[in-house]
Amino acid sequence: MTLSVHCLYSFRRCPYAMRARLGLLFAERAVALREVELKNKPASMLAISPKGTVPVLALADGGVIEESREIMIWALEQQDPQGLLDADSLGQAEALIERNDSEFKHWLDRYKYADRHPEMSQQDYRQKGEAFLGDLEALLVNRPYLLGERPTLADIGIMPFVRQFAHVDRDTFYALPYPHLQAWLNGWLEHPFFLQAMIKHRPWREGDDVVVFPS
Ligand SMILES: N[C@@H](CCC(=O)N[C@@H](CS)C(=O)NCC(=O)O)C(=O)O
Repeated sequence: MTLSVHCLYSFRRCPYAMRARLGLLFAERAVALREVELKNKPASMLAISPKGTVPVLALADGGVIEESREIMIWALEQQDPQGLLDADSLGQAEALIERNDSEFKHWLDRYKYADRHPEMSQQDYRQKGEAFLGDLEALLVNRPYLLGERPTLADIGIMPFVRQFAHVDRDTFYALPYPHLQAWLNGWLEHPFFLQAMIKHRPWREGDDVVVFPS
């Protein structure tokens, strides 16, 4: 079936879906939002993306984008009024996101669910993750965003994961020696686009009215 609008299968608390929603917000692209329950994924989503992860963007022309990085880039390639795909920093942004998605995410999952990974202590996992945080801190010492004076793909691609790391234990995170990173995260947590990205929606059911995002 060909949809008349692009449709994003999303999950509010998923950091990958957050970055996709942020990409759409910065691109000022509206889609139909379908909030997914991970334990009860819609058949229409699994039919187009059997790997079963969110986010998935079902394009109006029948195309499917099932990786969050590609959804951000697709949206910003349509329209990028704030210049997030800045050509001079794009390679660096993609390299940082790659490191986030491989190394940092690996340690973040273990830090968050240390009880499921008894090989090392939670503190060890936190310290492993901090290698990436320390590098982000160094990037932010002289500038407000990771790669310069304005937000780029790197900021919106990485921010949801730093947020998740911080939320494992906020007191510990804010006691760590990363003042610029903490200020950067706080700025993003209050950013109007982030607040909009985090608005709660009821899980989508076949036949529901369209939820336009951003509304
Ligand atoms: N590489 C994917 C990863 C997406 C991903 O792993 N999403 C998680 C939620 S945060 C998921 O859908 N997991 C499937 C599940 O829990 O059933 C992307 O960047 O979009």
